[in-house]
Amino acid sequence: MRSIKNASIIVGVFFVLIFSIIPSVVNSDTVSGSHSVSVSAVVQAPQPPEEPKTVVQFTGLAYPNSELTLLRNGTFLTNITTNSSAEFDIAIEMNPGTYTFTIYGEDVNGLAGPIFNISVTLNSGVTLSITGIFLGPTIEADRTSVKTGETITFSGYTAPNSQVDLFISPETVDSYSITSNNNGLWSLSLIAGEDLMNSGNHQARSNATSGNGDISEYSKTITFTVTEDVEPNPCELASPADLNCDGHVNLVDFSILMFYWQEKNPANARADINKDDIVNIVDFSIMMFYWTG
Ligand SMILES: [Ca+2]
Ligand SMILES: [Ca+2]
Repeated sequence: MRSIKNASIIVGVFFVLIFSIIPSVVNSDTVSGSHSVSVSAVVQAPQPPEEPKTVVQFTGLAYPNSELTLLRNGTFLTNITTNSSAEFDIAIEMNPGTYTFTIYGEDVNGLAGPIFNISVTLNSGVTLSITGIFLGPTIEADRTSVKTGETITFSGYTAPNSQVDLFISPETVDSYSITSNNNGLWSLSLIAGEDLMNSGNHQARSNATSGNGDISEYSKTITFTVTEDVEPNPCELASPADLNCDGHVNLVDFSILMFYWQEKNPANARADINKDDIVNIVDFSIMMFYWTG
């Protein structure tokens, strides 16, 4: 009898479970069984869609480990920091509209590079990505004037391991190429008078080609002058009584003076030391004054 009673209890519990569970399978909404067992499912109300953001993104290359300045319509917007590979990537949320953005920066030596401008229209809810920006290299020369035969060195910063082409005008259309090092530094020395640089005023600027083949904007333009290395005329520096300009006033000069003695407008104009159009005792006395022996 005891085992039969237990069996009837088990069947009863089983029935209750079946009775309770089956409706929950049929209906996923809230259901209640006739006893203590219940199954509920909460359906999340759908979230309202987020207002899409209007974003402008700038990615590109400049100078390693440097700080760039970003302007919007000529007004400061934010700073941008580049990494050791000279890369930058910044996204900014702003109101839709048409803007002119300006980006420029300095290299690690504080030398300012050229300015990059771009005008774009931002549409509502759209992320506008401006990629492939490559600011022009920084550039400076170690001198502004160089004599023929002397060396002038141009240098600056760009993205690391880039080919830098230096353009000298107006004499040349060819460029001089160098590769920037791991720090982005480039440096190129030219010899004035050789390397196609004639005497006169010159301008120099450069651009860079990254390892990926991206070509930068041009650098700023700098100017320098090449001058002829002319031997100074020794007579310009000599004593007025040093008639042969050898640095001495002696018997050689005296003999020249005697050669032109009493001549008017002598062929060797230096013999007329006081420039009164005659070689005479006055010139002789001046010579004595400067006499070095
Ligand atoms: Ca002399
Ligand atoms: Ca004279």
